[in-house]
Amino acid sequence: MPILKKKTATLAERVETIVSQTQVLDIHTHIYDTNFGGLLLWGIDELLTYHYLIAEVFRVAPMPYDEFFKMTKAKQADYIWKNLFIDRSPVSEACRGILTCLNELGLDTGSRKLNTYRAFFKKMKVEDYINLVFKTAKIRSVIMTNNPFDDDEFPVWQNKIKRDRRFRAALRIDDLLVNWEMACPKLQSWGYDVEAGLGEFTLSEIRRFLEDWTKLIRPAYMAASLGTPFVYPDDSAASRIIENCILPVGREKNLPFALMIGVKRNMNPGLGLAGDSVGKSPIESVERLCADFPDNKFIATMLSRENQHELCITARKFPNLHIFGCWWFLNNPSIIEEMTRERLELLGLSVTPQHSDARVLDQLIYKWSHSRKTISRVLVDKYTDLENTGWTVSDSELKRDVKALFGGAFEEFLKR
Ligand code: HDL
Ligand code: ZN
Repeated sequence: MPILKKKTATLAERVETIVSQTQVLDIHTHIYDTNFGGLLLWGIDELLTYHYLIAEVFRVAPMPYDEFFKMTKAKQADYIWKNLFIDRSPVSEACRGILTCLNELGLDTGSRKLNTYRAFFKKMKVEDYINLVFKTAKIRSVIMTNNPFDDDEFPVWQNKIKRDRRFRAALRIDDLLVNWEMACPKLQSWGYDVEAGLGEFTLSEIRRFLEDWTKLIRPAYMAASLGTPFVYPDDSAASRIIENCILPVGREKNLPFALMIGVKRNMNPGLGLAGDSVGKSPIESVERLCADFPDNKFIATMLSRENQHELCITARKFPNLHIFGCWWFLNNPSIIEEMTRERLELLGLSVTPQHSDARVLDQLIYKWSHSRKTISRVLVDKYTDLENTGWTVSDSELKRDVKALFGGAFEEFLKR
């Protein structure tokens, strides 16, 4: 009886296995630990009414916007399920993602029985479900989006909460920068002696606010979605607050400033969260910040596909810049592939190719399942190119490299 030789796994099989098994640090999400109660969204009706699908359902089954938003969440979900899944095949990334979630949770998408899926989630306890989703998606931890100016979130932080170590915080301060008129009175009500005019004492009080919240939530970074075009420097309140408040606190606390650039807010206000669009933004603003503040760390993601190559080149010029993710409208296999190829070719492994941006807990499953497949395809090519030069890569080196891409390089950047 011939001794069956253990078939050596091909390079592609080794890469695919390691990518599929490596635990991820997801560095930008909108999910919350159980301290935040209803702010944590999960389950089939939340998946179906994710704003990506709301935008898509109005394309095929338009109705007056307020009529739709007046419906209960379950009725909205029924409407979306019928129009995007039953009356036409759910081929879009956001639709397919829901089927990936259901399938990986062991539910039968072939039945197409929405109420069966609802029954599954109805029986689920949130703590158990967080564990199930993290295990299924192979997530070691996530970074939340924590906005002190959010009226639902602010009160949670006023009590002493026992944090879930898997959920790190990020201090989200869009309102300080793009909505100073609203932020100023809020800061006053919280006891910060600020005035609209942004004089020296006001700037010191904004620094105190940032220091207080850094102490309270222990964020991995400070972040802001800066819209488009994001111009720095200019004579706006945003430039003044970035230069005199955010960056000094960033240096003092060794906290990166996450620049999220390219949103055209409320392009269609009737769509609510789904109404934001995208625009190219001048890369010069990112260059200037990195060049003028070498002692600050910046992490950046840009929303326009047209900004990606120049963002990679900017990262090559500035070691204090770490780029991340295929954000929002870029989070589709075709663009993830293109962006991951150019990033590896230009930046090697000193990049974080993906974040989920999950707004609904369950999305961690599909967003990472889909991205792992695309990133794996690119990595197989890259390591094959290496082996074609006679260079060989061991499994432990593959594991080291993939861990770096899935959050390790980001953690190294934070520690620097
Ligand atoms: O500003 C952001 O962090 C964006 O990700 C928005 O939340 C956006 O609505 C979104 O969910 N994109 O995926
Ligand atoms: Zn986001």
